[in-house]
Amino acid sequence: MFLPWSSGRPTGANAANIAFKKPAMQRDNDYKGYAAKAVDGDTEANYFKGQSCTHTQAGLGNNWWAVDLQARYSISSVVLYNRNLYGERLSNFDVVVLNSQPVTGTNLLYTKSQVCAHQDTPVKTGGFKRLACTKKGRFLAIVKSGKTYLTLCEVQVFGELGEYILFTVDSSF
Ligand SMILES: [Ca+2]
Repeated sequence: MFLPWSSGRPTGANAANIAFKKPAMQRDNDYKGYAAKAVDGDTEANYFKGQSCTHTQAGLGNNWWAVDLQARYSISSVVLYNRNLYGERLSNFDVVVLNSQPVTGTNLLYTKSQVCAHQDTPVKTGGFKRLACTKKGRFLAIVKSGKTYLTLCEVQVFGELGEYILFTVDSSF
């Protein structure tokens, strides 16, 4: 008899946010907007009141934020929460799924085949956007085009464990 390790996990709308409190990183920091603030469970959109949004420097382009899901998942969607000011900054970005640590120096390199979603227009200021993202992988990243700041007040990722560990139940006991 074989049982999937993940049997009994909630599915659909009740599925757990698999990014919650997982290790996060980003290209660089500004205004104390550390990467972990996008996976702290708080969606507060007021940057200074909530102290719960990320903030990169303007940089030279391709600002990125990434989370290590610590296992390979079949990802289904991602929900991004925007700040209630400068909401236009959260636009023109790729959502990327990778199998290995994606960062070399300060650059996050990826190919088109690793992009699960793209958003051109700004996510509503102070609002959120759910994007379908159906790829398997361990790391999920948001990579922004252009030389503007990347701020994320929360990133929720939904999916199921992508590789099941099978074990045998010995019925002789
Ligand atoms: Ca947050």
